[in-house]
Amino acid sequence: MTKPASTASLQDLIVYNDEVRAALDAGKPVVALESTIITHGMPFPRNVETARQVEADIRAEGAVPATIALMDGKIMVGLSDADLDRLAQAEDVMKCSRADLTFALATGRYGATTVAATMMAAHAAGLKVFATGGIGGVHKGAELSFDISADLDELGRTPVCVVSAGAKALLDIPKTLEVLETRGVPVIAYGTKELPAFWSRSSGLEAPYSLNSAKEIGALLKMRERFADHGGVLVANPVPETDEIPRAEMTGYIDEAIRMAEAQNIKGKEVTPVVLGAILDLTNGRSLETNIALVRNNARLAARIAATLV
Ligand code: PSU
Ligand code: MN
Repeated sequence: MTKPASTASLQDLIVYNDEVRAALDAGKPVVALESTIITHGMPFPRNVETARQVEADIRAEGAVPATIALMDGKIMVGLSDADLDRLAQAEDVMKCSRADLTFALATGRYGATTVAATMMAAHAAGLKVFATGGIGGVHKGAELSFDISADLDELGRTPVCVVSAGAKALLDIPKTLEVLETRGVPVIAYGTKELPAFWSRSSGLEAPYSLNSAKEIGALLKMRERFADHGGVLVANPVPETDEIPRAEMTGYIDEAIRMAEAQNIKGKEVTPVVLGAILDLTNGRSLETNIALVRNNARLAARIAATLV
């Protein structure tokens, strides 16, 4: 047996695109982006349009985007236009969390990375800040199903700052917060005392911590780095007011979408994509517009946080 790989020895598995390579060499800020939101979170062609828009938003803030996916046995860090198109339209892309990442690499299959797998890849690639929509968490009814996203364990172990709009509101948010606390993950609401709930600015829950600037978040990340084996940090950034769907309205759609998924006996990794799809239909596409707005908002904040670390 070979010795277990340290992060450094994974370099032969990583393919940086020219833009990301140049940024890392020059010490410019880089923001990691996931790809499951493209393949399993949004319909074509809005998925690829959004992916490009989010990359442009990061560049407009003076940082460089690194969209992460698995292709031909390699971890792609920064995708070409052609790669992005291929990913957005391919039908057989695996949704890869921690359990799936090495399987996709070893078999050479296409893999879209979730928050968990993107954190692993970002860390291996030397990236510290990652923007997404909403993290996975403890599903409603998890006391029976045991469905708890691997995103939470990853946040507990991998030192990457994840900028989100909170946990997706289809989850059990109080239980998700409890698990994050147990795993030692600081949860920071940005510019508000309340934890945002993805499509809605309000969750009715106070956030564990609140900070009001990218600089303060950067200072927290630098402090975490001084402690060995510290894990990630979760930033919860509320969707802009003009784009939100208020909580009172969202609750009905979420409950109905979960009922639909249960009636179809959807389980495991299918749950999140199926419920998101049902919510898209129930809101006549409005949830997608909100999702796009919040991802863009998170990307801009992530770029500003990354800029404080270089
Ligand atoms: N955020 C979105 N849309 C998504 C996801 C997040 O706006 O599709 C994805 C992320 O990749 C997250 C995953 O890691 O859903 C969670 O899936 P699960 O609950 O199966 O762990
Ligand atoms: Mn799950």
